[in-house]
Amino acid sequence: MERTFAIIKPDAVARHLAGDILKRIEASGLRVVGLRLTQLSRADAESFYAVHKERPFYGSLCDYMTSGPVIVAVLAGEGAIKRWRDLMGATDPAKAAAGTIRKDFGQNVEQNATHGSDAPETAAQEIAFFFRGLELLP
Ligand code: DAT
Ligand code: MG
Repeated sequence: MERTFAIIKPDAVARHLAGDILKRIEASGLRVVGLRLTQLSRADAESFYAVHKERPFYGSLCDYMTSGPVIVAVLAGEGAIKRWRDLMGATDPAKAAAGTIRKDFGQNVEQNATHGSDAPETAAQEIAFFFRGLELLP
């Protein structure tokens, strides 16, 4: 059993796509074990994306991620990290495969609807950044 961390990003929440995205998660068989609506502060966004701080898009990415409410979630299941990345599709919606969330709901490489952890270590860090252990289902 593996856990991964997901964000339904501001553009998707603002366009009322959260229900559609959660529906795809549920239909995939991944189990939602943590879920919350929140809005990132500037410090939250800068810290969460610190790995990208030298990239030219970092400032814009942090602006965008703080621009409105997001839904943060923890998903569990066998191979959850890869399964959630596969459901999302490639970072750039223009390059994402047909039927993926980013293809169907992303607007561009920055406003790409969802976030997903990329490895077990980052999943653990990202989950701990947003959730206390007691907030997660066993
Ligand atoms: P992913 O979200 O698929 O893991 P990433 O970790 O490389 O992709 O980048 C994190 C986020 O940063 C991504 O979801 C959107 C933004 N981003 C990535 N590459 C970008 C680019 N070339 N221009 C603008 N934003 C970008
Ligand atoms: Mg990433």
